[in-house]
Amino acid sequence: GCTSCNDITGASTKDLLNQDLAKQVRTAYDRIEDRGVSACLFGSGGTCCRICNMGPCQIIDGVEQMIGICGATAATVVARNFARIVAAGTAAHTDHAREMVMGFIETAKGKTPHEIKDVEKLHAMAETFGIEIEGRDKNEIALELGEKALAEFGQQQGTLTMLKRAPKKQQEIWKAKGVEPRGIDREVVETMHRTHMGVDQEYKNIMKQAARCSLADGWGASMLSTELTDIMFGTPVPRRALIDLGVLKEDQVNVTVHGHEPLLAESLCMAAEDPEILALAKKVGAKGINLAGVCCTGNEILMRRGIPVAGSFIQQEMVLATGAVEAMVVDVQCVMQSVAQVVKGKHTDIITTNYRAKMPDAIHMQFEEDDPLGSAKAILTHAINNFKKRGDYYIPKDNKLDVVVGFSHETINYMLGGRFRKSYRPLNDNIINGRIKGLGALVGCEHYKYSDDVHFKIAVELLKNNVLVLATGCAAQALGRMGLMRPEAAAEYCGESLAEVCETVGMPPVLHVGSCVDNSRLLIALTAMVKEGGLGEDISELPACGTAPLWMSEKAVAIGQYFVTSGAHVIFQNLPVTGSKEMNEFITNGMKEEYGACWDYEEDPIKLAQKMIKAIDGKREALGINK
Ligand code: NFS
Ligand code: SF4
Repeated sequence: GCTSCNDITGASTKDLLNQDLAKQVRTAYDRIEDRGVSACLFGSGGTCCRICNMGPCQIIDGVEQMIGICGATAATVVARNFARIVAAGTAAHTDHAREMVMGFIETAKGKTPHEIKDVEKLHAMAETFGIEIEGRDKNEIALELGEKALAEFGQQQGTLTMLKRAPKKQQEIWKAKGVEPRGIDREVVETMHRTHMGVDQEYKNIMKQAARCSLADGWGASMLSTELTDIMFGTPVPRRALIDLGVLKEDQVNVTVHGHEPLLAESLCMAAEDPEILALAKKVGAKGINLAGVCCTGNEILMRRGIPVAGSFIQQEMVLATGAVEAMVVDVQCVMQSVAQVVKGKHTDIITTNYRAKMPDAIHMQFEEDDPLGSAKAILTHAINNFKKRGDYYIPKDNKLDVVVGFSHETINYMLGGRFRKSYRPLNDNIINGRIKGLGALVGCEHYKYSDDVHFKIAVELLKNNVLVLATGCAAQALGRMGLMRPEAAAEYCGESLAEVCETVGMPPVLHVGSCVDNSRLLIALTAMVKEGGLGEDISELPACGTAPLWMSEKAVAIGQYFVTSGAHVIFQNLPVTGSKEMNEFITNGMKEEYGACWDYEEDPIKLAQKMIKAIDGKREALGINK
């Protein structure tokens, strides 16, 4: 194990890494230390182009001899690279969403063990999609909804249905700018085409397509995924749960689910309750099966079932270094190739389950969509058979934090509005009267090059200033791990007036809104606030600001881009755009003229939080509510 990581890791990781057992494991922290050299400046600034074979070309802005062989300038190269990041991120959310929609259709046909759970949301979505609900069976409605949703992926003309959920003014802006997505897949394909050698070479035009592509993610793929998953597996409601490495259990078969698409995880949850499977576990001497999540799959089952989270992105190697895990079941996205190496010499199996995502030294057990329960049982049986082979292990037992999670936008509605007055009115009122200064969204990944407490520091600064924090993704898990999702945290960390609001409602000051696709919930929540009235006519007028202060994956940039294009100010720790003055200026300023919001970046957590507060204060000022 490496030494420098001790300074930047959280408590549970530190505890584990100090055990002899874990010292033998090479982790991402070691690899960062070993690399020594700092990242390539061209790559970091976005000016390395390897789009055609005359390159790679390394561009230096303002130096005439240092443009591309083809003549491409820094602005073109940076914009092309940026747009491709957005396209890749959108593609990831899109493929995830497509799987969920297809699972939804199978469920509507009665071909899966799942069922249509949230009929109220089904009806609301049916209405959005113009589907008749009167006198129809829920499965019949769901089937039509599923098919209409699926058609939006391959749609070639027109616009995506859910754009019309946005505030009127937002829709008008998108229309005027010509960035309404036509079909989900089409926007990804067109972005790839336009950034091919010798096509779109005007950076603002490229960025316009990046905006359109990102909307296909936020108001298309991600939103479809969230809503249909909710209908099928239940819309999250507040519940208590546990988070961090200490959720692993000594006397049970530990199965961790890592990845993103909850179809697999939900099936595993069902299979884990099967008497036959439980009997098998007993037979090998285990008290039961302990399912625990990692990354966003973890968030999905945490939100909907209260299944504990063993670790976030940055802890995936740690979860395995405990030696206490019988199997880590993975599907797609954010699974580091190193996990299969961390378990070398241990009894743990890494089980890949999706034909799209295989790994050397892992075993593959395909998740069969037409027999989800059968697949899940086979996987669990395999894990159970590993239990007896468990060798030395160490579970950081004290590292187990209580959290209250499950804040869908419906919950926020209900919670603040009360049982009889379901609405965003009280939230808006509390913002207008200043008890809540505004909303801060803390989302996205974690990053091995930064300290583990970045999210915590930002959140605490926001809370102190009466900014209510909404969190998703691995950022949410980090905040949970640091104790900010306990209701008592309100009194400990919030400014007086925010503490009062949280205590009255009985909610923690940081609300866990879900996985990364569930950032779409934030779009809906922001929209609901606009529609409730008193806070302006579109999202750009709301006292709200978002950050992914430790972004790592391309998906995070797609998310940031759809928020900015939807009018929300967004701050990351850095962006690969600094190699072009024009692109830098456009992203951090120019986009504001087009969409009412722009990007910013800041590495220092406290300064970042202060920038968010300043942005929120600016909106309050403009609304005339900054007393
Ligand atoms: Ni989001 Fe979630 Fe985590 Fe980042 Fe990866 S798991 S989809 S991309 S690392 S937050
Ligand atoms: Fe170089 Fe132009 Fe080819 Fe990019 S597209 S690698 S800038 S020649």
